[in-house]
Parts: sequence; C-alpha cells; structure tokens
Amino acid sequence: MARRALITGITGQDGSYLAEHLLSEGYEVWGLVRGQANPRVPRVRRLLQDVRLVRGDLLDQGSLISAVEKVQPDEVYNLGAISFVPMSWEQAELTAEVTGMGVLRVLEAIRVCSGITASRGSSAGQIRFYQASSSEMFGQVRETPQTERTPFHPRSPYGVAKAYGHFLTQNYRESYGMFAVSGILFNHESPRRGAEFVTRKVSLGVARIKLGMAAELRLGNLEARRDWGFAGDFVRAMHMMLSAADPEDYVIGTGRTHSVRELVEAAFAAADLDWERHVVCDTSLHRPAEVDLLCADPKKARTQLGWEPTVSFEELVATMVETDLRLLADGGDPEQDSSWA
Ligand code: NAP
Ligand code: G4F
Repeated sequence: MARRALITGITGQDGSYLAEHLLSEGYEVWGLVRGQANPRVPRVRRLLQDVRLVRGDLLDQGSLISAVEKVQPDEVYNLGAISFVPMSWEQAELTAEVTGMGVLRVLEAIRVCSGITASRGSSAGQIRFYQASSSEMFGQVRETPQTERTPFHPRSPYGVAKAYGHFLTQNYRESYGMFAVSGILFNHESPRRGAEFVTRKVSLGVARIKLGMAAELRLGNLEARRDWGFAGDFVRAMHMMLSAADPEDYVIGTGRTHSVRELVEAAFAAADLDWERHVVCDTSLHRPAEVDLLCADPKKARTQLGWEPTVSFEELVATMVETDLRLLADGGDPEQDSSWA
C-alpha cells in the first residue's frame, strides 16, 4: 500500500514542491484547501493533477478532524501559515490564530483521530507530524551560525507564533510520545515564491525593468542578511525528517549568508543591468523590528539525515531572473500563472 500524506499549505511554494517530491516517492498525496472559491485551487488542480484535495482551515478545529478522518494519513506536513512577516504586524491576532494556534489544532486533530488519550502513549502505528518552524524564531540572534540549540528571540508576531508552534510540537512529542518534529528552515526560494518576498520581488522587478515595463524597483533594508537556499532542496529535508528512525528537530539551511544588497547586485547582473540606476531605497518598507543576520549551521541534518543543498545562491538568483524574464515576455501574470514550469 502506498503511504499517504496530508499537506496543509498545498497552494503555497513549499506545498507544491513537497507534493511533487512525495508523488515521485510513490506516496498518495492529499492537500488541504480552504475557502469556498480559493483562487489558487485551479492552479493546483492544473499543475499537481495527482494530488487529491480535501477541505479544511487551520482556524477550524472540526474541519481538521474531518480531514484527518477522511484521509487517514500516515504523515501530516503542516505548511499552512500566514508566512509574510510584515503582515504579521498588521494582523497580529490572525497570525497568532493561523500560524500559532493552527499548529495546536492540527496536533489535536491527529491526537483525537489516533485515539491518544493517555500521556506517553505508544508511538506504534502513529501518524507522523512535521511542523514548518522558521529561522525567524532566532530573530535577534544570540550566536552565529544558528544551531538546534541556539535560543530564540523572535522579532515579529510571526516569529512569536512560530515559536509557539515549535514548542507545542516538542511538547506533544514529550507528553504523548507522538512522532512530531519541527524543521527550523532558513529562507528558501524558487520561481514559485510569492511575489511579496524579497527574492521574487527582485527577480520580477529586474525582469520588468529589462523588458521596459518599469524603470525602478523600491526596496527596504538592503543590509539585512539571510541564508537563502532552493525550496526544492528543503522539502527533501522535510521528508527525510519524517522518515528517520527517531523524532528530532533539525536546522535546515545552506550555511552561507548574503545581504539583500548582494542579492540585488546578483539579480541585476544576471540581466546585464546596473542596479544602482534602478533601485530606490524606501524607508517606509523598513520593519518595526528587523532580523539583521541569519546563517544556519546544518551540521546535524548533514550528519544524521545525509541532507545536502544542491543549488547555490548564485544559481538560484540567476534561475529566478531567467524564469521571470520568460514569464513576463510571454505575457504571463506572476500572481496567476506563477513560474511552475
Ligand atoms: P506560502 O507560499 O506563503 O504558503 C502558505 C500556505 O498557507 C498557503 O497554501 C495558504 O493557503 C496556507 N494558509 C494560509 N492560511 C491558512 C488557513 N487559515 N488554513 C489553511 N491554510 C492556510 O509559504 P511557503 O513559503 O510555502 O512556506 C511554507 C511554510 O513554511 C509556512 O508555514 C512558512 O511559515 C514556513 N517557512 C517558510 C520558509 C521559507 O523561506 N519559504 C522558511 C521557514 C518556514 P491559501 O492559498 O488558502 O492562502
Ligand atoms: O523575503 P522576506 O520578506 O523574508 P523574511 O522576512 O526573511 O521571511 C521569510 O523567511 C522566513 C525564514 O527566515 C520565513 F519563516 C518566512 O515565512 C518568510 O518566508 O525578507 C527578507 C529580508 C528582510 O530582512 C527584509 O527587511 O529582505 C528585507 N527586504 C528589503 N526590502 C525586503 C524588502 N523584504 C521584502 N519582502 N520586501 C522588500 O521590499
């Protein structure tokens, strides 16, 4: 019998890559979709034809219980979240509900459907659970690079909500003996990245300027540093974590850090453009509290899981720019068509 996976956040960047990866591993894949007429569902149906869909919302406990009952999954990947950090200041309560409390609701759905009532139940035959934790939890970092043991100091309501989900996952593992793990993932990008995140904003901006559709690109803090990797590499790590013998948390990142300025230089250079002629620094895009520096130490994932990233920062940026140049030149709409080629 094929193993069965349920993915929340199937309409997002990671949901798409994870679904493709699990399908290629022979899984039966189900995606949780919310809303009466979610505009991203037709794209999922078109591009991930072998994925089955089930309705549910991270805000609705009953819907999650029904979804788990219907799908009877072996593995649940909780990727659903409000994931855009600036939005978490504008809608802090909603972020807490979806990104934080949503984790509790998924864990409870698994616990109830598995009939786990006593503390420290047996882990035999249990549904395995993956939580999408984030390097945003490190926030104002206490040490560099960051490991599984680095303390958290989140700098946004999003980071705080993720820290809640992270500790809750650990707590369900310790309280109920559940196979529940968190991947502390650093920034990962692709041509499928939402247009609001800085890498895609830059690759789309470069493509528009190159094609004469825009003259400038407005950006916020160019000095922030991130450890940027390729999303396709990172979803493999999620699957490896749920396939491991023991439930443990892992840091997943490349171990290399670059500033937003370096990202901009690389992206404009990939299209033979001089970034200083086009980029406008806009302080209204600065955040109330910034995460200045993120850099992973992925040693545990390398040694225990055998996980390695395969795409360099330079390759990633060049691919994103090339793909957006093709998309816009062909008249595509980045919000609708995205670059799922
Ligand atoms: P994304 O593209 O923003 O996707 C977020 C997903 O969450 C979408 O499918 C969205 O569905 C879903 N969602 C939002 N509200 C929901 C609700 N109330 N109920 C059910 N689903 C809901 O995010 P991503 O980049 O793929 O990231 C996946 C996960 O990893 C997120 O939890 C993110 O916080 C975390 N993470 C990402 C990174 C990264 O660099 N990408 C790094 C660390 C952690 P709709 O289409 O219905 O809105
Ligand atoms: O691309 P970003 O919006 O990603 P951020 O805030 O690092 O969050 C992403 O990665 C997290 C993992 O560390 C995830 F958990 C989270 O869900 C999300 O996927 O911004 C990156 C950096 C920031 O320092 C920001 O201040 O780029 C800087 N930046 C400068 N100008 C900008 C802009 N970010 C955006 N989005 N737009 C700008 O114009």
